[in-house]
Amino acid sequence: MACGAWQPPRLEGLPISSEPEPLRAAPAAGRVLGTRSGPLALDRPVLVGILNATPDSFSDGGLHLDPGRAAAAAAEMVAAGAGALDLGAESTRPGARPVPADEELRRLLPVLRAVRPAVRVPLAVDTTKAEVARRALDGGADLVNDVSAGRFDPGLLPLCARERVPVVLMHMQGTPATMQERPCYSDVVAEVAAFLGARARAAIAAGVAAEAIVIDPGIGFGKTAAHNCRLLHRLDVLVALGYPVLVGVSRKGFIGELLGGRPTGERLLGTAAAVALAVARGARLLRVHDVAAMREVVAVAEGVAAA
Ligand code: HH2
Repeated sequence: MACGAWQPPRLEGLPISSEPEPLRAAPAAGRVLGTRSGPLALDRPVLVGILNATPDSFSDGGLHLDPGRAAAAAAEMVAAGAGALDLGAESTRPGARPVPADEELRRLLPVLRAVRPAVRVPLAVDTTKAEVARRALDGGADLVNDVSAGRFDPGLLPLCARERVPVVLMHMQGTPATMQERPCYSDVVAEVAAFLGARARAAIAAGVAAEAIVIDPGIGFGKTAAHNCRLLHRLDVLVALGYPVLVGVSRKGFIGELLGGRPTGERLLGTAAAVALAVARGARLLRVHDVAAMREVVAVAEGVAAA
């Protein structure tokens, strides 16, 4: 794919090679993520319900800023089959500007305080900031979901190591403010695999246990629709790195594009197709808005994949 004048940002100490990582054994059946709320078994795909305490998220912005409403939505998602929830207070939609830590905490903590006693499943905090992650872990969160894979805040991976919590390491080209300007790769699958392998090694070097690492291709984060499709098509390459793979396709722009410009609220069936394909190719965690519908999708996809 032609890259024009765009150059990928140089990331200190991060070799982005066009060669994939050497393949490791596929994840053992019965893999479990240890969390403070108990083990999260990954032998079957887990639905991670999305709860954004933001005014501006691309899909559920403004819906869950109120703690009472957020707690009710959390309980509903768990009753519908969510095995974990992901709480975020900073939108990472294309073009989003960073939110200062105090504002992120002002949105997040009241929602976390309401949601924590309402559900027993593990709660992830979706943040790139060590200070926000620390306060959320103190407030009952169980794992950290970092869309920057520990690059935006050097304190984040050491915090996960100290607190002995699992961490999701996601690939992104650029930053949310700029990432969709001109996404460019010579081989998107190999480059994302090399990045995730390198970030997993950085997490281990910071003291995070290998068993506590989850990787994520970062669907929609500095990628065209073609890049997203290619990554889903070759998800097996990421699965072969040996870490559980989380995929977040829910209602995303590439689905709207593939459907000829569908708005966010009309992407349920497109999301279902992408979730089914991700499960068939080995995704172990599916980050979704529509938990009840995706539970059926996952059950059928899993049945077929396992046959
Ligand atoms: N996608 C979004 C946010 N966080 N985290 C991971 N690990 N993987 C993803 O694909 C991912 C993520 C974006 O979706 P959403 O939270 O619904 O919207 P917004 O960023 O506008 O709040």
